[in-house]
Amino acid sequence: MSVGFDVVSLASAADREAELEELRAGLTGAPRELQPRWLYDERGSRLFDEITRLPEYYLTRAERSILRRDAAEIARLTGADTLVELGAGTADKTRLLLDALAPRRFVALELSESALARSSKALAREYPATEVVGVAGDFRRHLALLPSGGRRLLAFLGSTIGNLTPPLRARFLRDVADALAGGDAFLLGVDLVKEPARLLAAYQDAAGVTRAFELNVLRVLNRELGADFAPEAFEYAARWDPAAEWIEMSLRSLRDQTVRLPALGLELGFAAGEPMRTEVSAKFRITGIAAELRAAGLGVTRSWTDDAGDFALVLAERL
Ligand code: AVI
Repeated sequence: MSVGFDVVSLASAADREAELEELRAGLTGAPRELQPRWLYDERGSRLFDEITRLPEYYLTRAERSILRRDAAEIARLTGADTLVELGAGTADKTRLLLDALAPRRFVALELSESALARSSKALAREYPATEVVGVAGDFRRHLALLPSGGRRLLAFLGSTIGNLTPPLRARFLRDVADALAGGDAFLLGVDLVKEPARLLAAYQDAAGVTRAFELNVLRVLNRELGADFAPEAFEYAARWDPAAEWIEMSLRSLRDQTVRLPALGLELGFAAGEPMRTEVSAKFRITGIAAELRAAGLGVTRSWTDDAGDFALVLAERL
């Protein structure tokens, strides 16, 4: 029997205001920075999908290999009848969890309503016994508004948590803890600390897809906010920060220039060589992420790594 699918939107005018305020603060700060959310328009999402298939970008393959091996055990340990996936998942990883859990309901939370409508329709067709609900929203703002009921497994895969700076990460994990009811579980994918050369290669691929993905953010700001960034006047750079244990990605101005953002009433002067941080991608140690989870009120029940020890899935519940 087919129970179909539904797509709802949680985005409000207040959220948009908050996003723009955060953008303004980031662009006018020193050093300048953006929130990764601006990277994911249609083209950005397509480029990120391409990144996940690059030979240097081991993260997606490593996580998928854990799910192939251990999804059945995750299903047994959690007994979940509802899967809630936070953030854009690549469909094949979602399917591994859906196959193992055979849930009554699948809830997907992601920013793009059009991408959600496409993926929800496809999944509803493939999993006719599962009710599919697409929720257009932001995992940083809307966890408390997700559908409740059933025994839920909240999954946040792909090491997307690494794109949050430590204060935002702590707040996100507290929101997750608040959103979990007794019996619910949280499955978190984290990329592990390893040799800097391999990490850097994953963010400086030979084909230049990551470069195109990061530069695309300027086109997004031009289109959505009427800015006049000249993408050819910026270059992409990635570096490993050993103290923070993250890869820092930025766009550096190739010359002295002024950029206008009429929607924010801003005129920004960039000096030649000045960086604007587009993303951080933190790398984790199991003991470190367990401590962060604990500080948020979450206890680790199990963790798994792939055979090479590159990536981990951590299962947690409310303490
Ligand atoms: C989505 N996120 C986990 C990616 C990462 O690896 O930090 C984003 C990315 N940016 C450039 N390459 C991949």
